[in-house]
Order: sequence, then structure tokens, then C-alpha cells
Amino acid sequence: MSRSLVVASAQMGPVATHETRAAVVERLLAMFAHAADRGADLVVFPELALTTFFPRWWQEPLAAADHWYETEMPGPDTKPLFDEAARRRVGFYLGYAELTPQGHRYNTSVLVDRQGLIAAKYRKVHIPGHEANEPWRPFQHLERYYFEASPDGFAVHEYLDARVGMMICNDRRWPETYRVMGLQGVEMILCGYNTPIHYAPDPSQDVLAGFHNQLVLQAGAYQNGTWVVATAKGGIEEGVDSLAQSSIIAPSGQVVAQAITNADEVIVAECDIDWCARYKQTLFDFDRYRRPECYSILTDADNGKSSRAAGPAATSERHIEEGERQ
Ligand code: CDV
Repeated sequence: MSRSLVVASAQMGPVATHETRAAVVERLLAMFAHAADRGADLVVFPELALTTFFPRWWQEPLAAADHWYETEMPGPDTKPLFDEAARRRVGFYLGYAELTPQGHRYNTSVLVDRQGLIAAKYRKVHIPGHEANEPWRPFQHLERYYFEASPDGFAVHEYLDARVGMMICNDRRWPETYRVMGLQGVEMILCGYNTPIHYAPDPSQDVLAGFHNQLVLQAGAYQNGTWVVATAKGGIEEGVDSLAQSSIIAPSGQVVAQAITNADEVIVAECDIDWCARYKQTLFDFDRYRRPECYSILTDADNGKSSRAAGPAATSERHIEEGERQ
């Protein structure tokens, strides 16, 4: 009998600055109930799901932003979600801003099991945006001011009869994210995101926001033979339009479900976990076909900088060599 997981992507529309955690959790609970009624085993919520996307504003000192962060998970406002998970026996992924007792700030997600207990925690590795206020922008993207990059990397967990990993928003644009989990045999990657459609450093990319989202999610799924579940907080939030288009993607790279609104919306798909093996054991049989000895630049301490500096010369030399061989 094949392993199957019914997964729901619970997309959110905007969260206004004045909305309380309790009000947001009410919205999450409504979608959770809807997903559970549709047979979901697992519900995936967005990145920083409990608040508005606060990195769009500069706040000084940093401690003035403490109220956006969670110091405990679950806390009094989020506990109803954990209780509901245990009552309905349905797991979930939830993104939030984490402030640790040691004062570290992370963009974090948790994976909660059917008993309502935290099975795994992930802290965002690729932190996009900028570190200091840049008043020339129509809005800020100060994730690099508000969050530290996680040193922990990407783990894969045995969860509900599948090998499950997590990533957060910008992580999905990096092939290394998927491959590090692919090498651990991942079968389903969960991702929450907040993607403003306007990209101030290069507005020519704005019109491609949806395309780039699909491009990376579908490629990451296919190239690693894994399901990918990506959930947005979309719509116009405090004047900033963000991408919706939450989707559930098969190991073939095909989109099997996609949100059609930019508001709170639940999409559901039954995922055949054993479908991953079709890709992992054929075209992407890593043990048979990968050539790690040719990829050492990926883990070089200098991050490939010396090769990039020598790029054009090295390339033309290689062409000459190839020409000479003919
Ligand atoms: N929350 C994010 O990580 N957003 C980025 C933006 C800055 C492009 C993203 O990759 O979608």
C-alpha cells in the first residue's frame, strides 16, 4: 500500500498592524477546521503568520520591535492552535518571529504533530533585504536588521510516515536549500512566504514575481523528487501588495493545487509520498549520477569568490583547450 498524506496549504490574506494575535489565531483556526473537515493530515500556514510583515518598517532601537516576536511557543494566544491539533489529530507548520531567552532573533517555523507537540523547529537560513534604513525605498525590507541567519541548516524529519523538511520564503529561491534536504531523502518540503511584488533594487523583476515563484518551487520539487507545499501571506497589506499563488507541487514538478485568491483560502491535495521514488530512483538517482567530486566549489571556504574573480580568463582558457583537443 502506498504512503499518502493529505496536505492543506492555508493561505492568508493581509494582517493589519492593529490586528491582535488572538484575532489572527481565530483566522488560522477557521482555516484549520476547514482543512481538517476536508481530510487534511497536515496544514501549512505562512511565514510570520501571526503579525503583519513588520520588516517593511524601520524601528529604532531594535528592542522597540520586541512586541512582534514570540518569546514562547505555544504562548497564551497560540495555544488554541496546538490544542486543536491534538483534538483533531492534524499537524501543522507555522511561521513566526522568535526572540530567544538569550536575545537571538530568528525568522522561525515549527512543525507540530498530531498530539499538538512541536516535532521540529527550523530557523531561516537565507535572510534577504538590507540591514539599515533605506529611505529611498517606497517600503523597507529589513529582515537583515530584524533577524539573524540560522547557523543550523536544513534538517529532515520522520513525520507522519514521510520524510519532511522546512524552509522559509527566500530559502525557496536557492537550489542548495532543496538539494541539502534532497540528499537527506526529503519527500515533502514545507514553506511559508511573504513576497512583496515590488522589488525596489530592480523593479523590472516585479512583473515576473509569480513566474519566479513557480519556477523555483517546481524546479526544486522535480530536481529532488519531492513534494513542495508553499503557502503565502498575500494581498495588499498596509499598502504593500504581496504575491499569493500558494501551491502544492508534485515530485514531477507539476502543480496539483493552487490558490486562486489573494485572501484567506485553503487548498488541499492528496499526496502520494511513494511517487517521490519514481524520480529519486531514476533520473535523480543521486548515488548513481551525481558527481560531487566536480562540485567542490559549492563548499569551498571562499564561497567560490576566487573563481568568480578569475572568471572570464578561466573560461577563455578552457575554450582554447577544448579547441586544441579537436
Ligand atoms: N520574506 C522574504 O524572504 N521575501 C523575499 C523578498 C525580499 C524577495 C522573497 O524571496 O520572496
